Amino acid sequence: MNSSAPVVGIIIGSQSDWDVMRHCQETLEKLGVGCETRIISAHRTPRRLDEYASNAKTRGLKVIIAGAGMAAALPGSAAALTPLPVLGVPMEGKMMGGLDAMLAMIQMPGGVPVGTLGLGNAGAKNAALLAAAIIALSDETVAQALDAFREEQTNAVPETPPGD
Ligand code: RP5
Repeated sequence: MNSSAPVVGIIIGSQSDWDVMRHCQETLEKLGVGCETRIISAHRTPRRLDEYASNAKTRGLKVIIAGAGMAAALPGSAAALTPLPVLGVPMEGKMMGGLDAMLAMIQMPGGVPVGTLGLGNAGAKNAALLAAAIIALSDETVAQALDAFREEQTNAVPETPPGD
């Protein structure tokens, strides 16, 4: 967790998701977006999920990012319990490389949306960037941090490959 008050809540279905989802937290921290991370499983700790998602908005969170694998019910279940935007990051798994988790997150019934990102580290990083973009709509400091991130990213791409 970083020092400023959390506006993004990262929830992960298992400690085993942290190796990927730490990229999400690190990206938010780099942008100066206050965040917190909790291990919450839709299946193993359903009451913890209810408590967290039901109170998220009142606690000042603006966006929830949920990383989960296998049945990957976490983002959809969280979305059912909060009016906040929920972003889902599917974890790569033994079955179908995580495609199962991705499809589970995408196939939400109409009326309860989850914004699903891609698999792996890129998905975790992009979830943070998308959350920051949502926060930036009403936070000029985060908007400027995002602009700086984009500029740095662009400047880091060489025009030609090495040795060319
Ligand atoms: C999901 O089951 C978690 O999000 C994780 O990706 C997957 C496996 O969990 P562990 O058995 O490694 O705890 O709920």
